[in-house]
Formats: sequence, C-alpha cells, structure tokens
Amino acid sequence: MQHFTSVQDITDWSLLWQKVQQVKENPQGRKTFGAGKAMCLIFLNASLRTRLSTQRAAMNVGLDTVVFDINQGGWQLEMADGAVMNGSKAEHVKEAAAVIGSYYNLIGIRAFAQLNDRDEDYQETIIQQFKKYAGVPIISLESSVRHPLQSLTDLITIEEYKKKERPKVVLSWAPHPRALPQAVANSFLEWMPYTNYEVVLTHPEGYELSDEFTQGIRTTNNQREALQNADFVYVKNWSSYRDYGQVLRTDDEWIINEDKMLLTDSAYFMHCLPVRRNVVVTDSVINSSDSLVIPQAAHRVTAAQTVLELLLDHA
Ligand code: AN0
Ligand code: CP
Repeated sequence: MQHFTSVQDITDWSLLWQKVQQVKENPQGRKTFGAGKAMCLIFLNASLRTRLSTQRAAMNVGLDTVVFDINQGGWQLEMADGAVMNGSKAEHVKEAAAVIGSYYNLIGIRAFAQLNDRDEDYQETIIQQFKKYAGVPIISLESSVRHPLQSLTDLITIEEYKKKERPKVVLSWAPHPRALPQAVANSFLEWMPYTNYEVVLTHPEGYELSDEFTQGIRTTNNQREALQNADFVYVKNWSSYRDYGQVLRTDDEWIINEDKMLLTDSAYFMHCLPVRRNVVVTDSVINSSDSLVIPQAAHRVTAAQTVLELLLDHA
C-alpha cells in the first residue's frame, strides 16, 4: 500500500485482515518494526481520537511521531498551483510538503471540508497536493471528503460484534446544531461494497449524499422503516450536500432513542465520536450495554496500527 487516503488504496484485502488479526492478538508484537523512522501528523482541525490513537499505534511499532498543529505556529499554506502569492499565505504546499517529506518517512494530515465551496472541498486539494509533493506515504486523518481510518475502524468493530453472517447495517442521519462535513458518512458507504452486509441509508429529504458514495445503496427517508430488524445502527450527522454545508433542520425527530432501538433486532449502537448527547442520541441509548462507542473508539488504534504496518514497507 502506497498511501492511505481512501478504500481504493487497499491493494490486498486478505493481507489487511491478516494484519488486523495480528494487531488485535499482539499489539506489541512488532515493537521494532518502525525503528529509525518517524511520522509527522499535521492537524488543521481539532481531534482527540485520531491524534491520540495514531500516536499510540506508532508507539506500538516503535515509530517516532511529532504532531504539528499547522494553524498554530506554521505558515499559512497556498494550495493552488500557479498562484501569485501576494496575499496572506506565506508558503506554497509544493515546498512545505517536500520539506516535511524530507524530514519524515510518513505524513498524516487532517483537513476538514470548509463547507463553503462544494467543488473545492470535493477536489480534496490539501491531501492531493501532499500526495503529489511530499514524496512519502500519506495517511488521511480525515480529508474534506473521506475518513478512511474511521471506516476501517468501523469495519473491524462490526466484524468483531456481528452475530450473523450478513448483518443488517443502518447508517442513519441524526440532528446536530452545527454544520458538519459529510466525510464520515461518505467514507463509511464507500467501504460497504467491500463487505457482504445488508446496508440501508436513511436521512431526511435534503440530506442526500453525493451519488459517488450512494450508488447501489438502499436509501429511505423513513428512519423507522430503515431501523426494522437492524443489527447495527451507525449514527452520524452531516450537513447538506445539495444545499452545500447548510443545516436544514435541528428538530429532534431524527434523534436516536430507546423507542427507535426497539424496532431493531437488539442492534448495537455505533458512532465515531465526538457525539452530542441528547441531541444526536439519548443518554439511555449511548449508556446501554448495546452501545459500542468505547470499543469502537479503542479500535482506532487497531486500524491505525494496521495501516502503519502496511505503509511502513514503503516508508
Ligand atoms: C467531525 C466530523 O463530523 O467530520 C469529526 C468526526 C470524526 N465532527 C465534528 O466536528 C464534531
Ligand atoms: N472519530 C474521530 O476521528 O475523532 P476525533 O475527531 O476526535 O479525532
């Protein structure tokens, strides 16, 4: 694997699952694998899980890590090729990425969607420019379009907890007061064709995701119908893709509560976190024994370590 920025970067699925198993059984088993190598994690946005689990995974393989909050202490980067740089941006990504790539063997980068200009966000410019200019493997820590480390985590979690060969997995939109990116939902759906799960997507009208991610996915605006007999309920808010970046509604009709979970086949509740309690999901659901949010978040280390081990062969 050369980079890890989308599901399409996975070249060998059986090797990936073999690695996941090894990492789960013995996370400390490859303590010297990354010796002498170092990784830079660049954040343009806040993070708890990605920041900490990726560093923990690096420790487990003996890889040194630095975290660079580029907005606090770095230069503002120009992303456009051919730009006349007479504004506020002091450095071009062409130099910045190449320089960071000369210091580090791997680069992780988190750059959320700005939610202003859909075309610009969906070009995933920042991650693509780093891929182009850094000369080392790039790991997406959530781009403007995708969050592949989260999606791998989600699959590892479903595989661990599923009680049926073909579980029903429902991705449901839920309310949130602020505009959030579509990345987690896009990415989750992008990974689904690589599983045999029965997948149903449900969201209110106006929250359709890009066709690129929903083609072939059963979709309904009826949340209750979608939840019938579900084995896993994955909940996430996203802002509108159609009315790009808009919050179209904030009422609580789509909140996940106990009453809705009763429609399922004793489904597990999943969320990538951070989650707003009693807005997205009620306390009773997230506190219940069917809530997987903590083991799911713990698997962020499993996912990151698997990816690091696969990329280190090229770093
Ligand atoms: C981010 C999002 O929705 O993309 C990160 C989730 C992993 N969430 C928030 O900003 C609350
Ligand atoms: N799920 C996730 O990526 O969490 P953070 O935004 O805290 O990293």
